[in-house]
Amino acid sequence: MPPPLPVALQAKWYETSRFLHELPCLIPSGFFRWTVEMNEGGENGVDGGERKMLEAVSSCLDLGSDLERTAEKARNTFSEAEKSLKEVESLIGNIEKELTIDFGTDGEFAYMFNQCYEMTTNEYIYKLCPFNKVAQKPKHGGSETSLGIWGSWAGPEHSRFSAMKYEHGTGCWQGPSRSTLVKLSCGKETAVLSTSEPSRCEYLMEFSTPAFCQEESYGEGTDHDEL
Ligand code: MAN
Repeated sequence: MPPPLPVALQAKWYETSRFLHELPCLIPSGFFRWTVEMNEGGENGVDGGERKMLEAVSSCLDLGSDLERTAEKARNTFSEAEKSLKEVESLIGNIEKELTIDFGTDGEFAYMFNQCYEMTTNEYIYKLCPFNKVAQKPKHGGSETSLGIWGSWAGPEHSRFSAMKYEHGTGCWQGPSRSTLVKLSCGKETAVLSTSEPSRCEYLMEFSTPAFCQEESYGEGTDHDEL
């Protein structure tokens, strides 16, 4: 047995033409014929037609809500798939980006990719995320200011891996966009040792890493590719 027609729709039953347009689901074939029979059938016809029509509308509503449920499920599945696709695309983007980065002669700087190192001064918390970005955040609340995004290795020719350049940070008022030069040194710990702003909106960081010891051990000025 189909479930009973909702009371609100039963009330609308008498306003057949409006009711047909407002019906929120598919109308089974034959529905219109019953409507006509019912209208033309006199008192007996009305009873029979009414019952048939109520049944038709009930099953129509069932069908409609089934379709709605199926559509809703399909929409959910689709948006989940779309979300996964975006995640995978962003992963691929990250990997592609990672593949283009020069992590040193033997990839010795790769371990710091996806890491961030902080140093707090009187006023700011400075954050260096190697091969990604440098940022500055007021110690006592406030938003982060970009001091540059990864640009390139910036050491002199004979010691390319001794400095990193981060560029195109937040614009400086009446000045250039902020940028940071990170000078590397050999140390047991990976840590930001100091930060300064030698010239307005141009920052300098000293950064120690064991990876640089390896670079140094090659000896400056030698050609690493030669055996
Ligand atoms: C902020 C900070 C400073 C910088 C000034 C320039 O206060 O980013 O480091 O010198 O802006 O206006």
